[in-house]
Amino acid sequence: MTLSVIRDGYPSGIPTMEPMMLTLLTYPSAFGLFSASPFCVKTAYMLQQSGHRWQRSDMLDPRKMPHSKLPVLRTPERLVPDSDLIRDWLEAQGANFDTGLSDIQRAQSRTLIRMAEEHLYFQIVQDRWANDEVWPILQKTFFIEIPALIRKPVSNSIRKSVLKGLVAQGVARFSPAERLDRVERDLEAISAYLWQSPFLLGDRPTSADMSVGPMLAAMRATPVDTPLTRRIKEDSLINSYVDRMEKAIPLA
Ligand SMILES: N[C@@H](CCC(=O)N[C@@H](CS)C(=O)NCC(=O)O)C(=O)O
Repeated sequence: MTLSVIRDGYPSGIPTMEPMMLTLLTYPSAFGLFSASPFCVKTAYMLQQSGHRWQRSDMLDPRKMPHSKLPVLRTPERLVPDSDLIRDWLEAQGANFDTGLSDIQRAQSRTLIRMAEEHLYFQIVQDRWANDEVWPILQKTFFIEIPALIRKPVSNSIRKSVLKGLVAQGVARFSPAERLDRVERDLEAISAYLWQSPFLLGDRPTSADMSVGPMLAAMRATPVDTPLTRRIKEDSLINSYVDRMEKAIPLA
């Protein structure tokens, strides 16, 4: 038997018996997280919530990807780069991550997502890549596929370019105390929501949680004790939110 129009993703007329399988191209799991990249975790959450069948495919070198970054979603038709574009793609297939939210809550959601992805994220990168104690761990975790003989020079040169990027972005221009203070303001904003409800915008996770949760989890998971990891671990409201989010959408 062939079915002509089956389900999202398959152009009509293509016979198929199987629901489409999506593949998340992601950085591998690290530091106890589904992925070292909070953007990959966000996308895994969205896939899990979308109800699609999906699998992960790990890679460490994103240079051949459309934006030279991960995550990327492999759909039956094309590679979709960028977690926000992947969200758009999933929504175009019928997913709704923000069911029941009002217009103002959707606006709040957008600002929380931007705060997490355009500010908190760079604080994480700074905490991971600029710290000489973390660096040997990153070298072993992120550059394992590079032949041992050239691993050091290659990884050192990538580190140099990441650190240059942090200066260009601006986060590296602040003193450690100023950086922590900037994070503090964001954590205060996040906490104001969490005093009201178990998830940012209510009783269940929405898209804002799928961005903010992985950022806070990544902050906490940096494999060395830093003022930033300590700040998260010592905050029972934030810490329990991170745990709650991880339980709410289990990722294999
Ligand atoms: N806006 C992108 C950001 C993704 C991103 O920054 N990915 C990082 C890892 S967390 C990456 O692949 N970086 C590699 C590079 O910049 O060379 C998204 O939402 O997916």
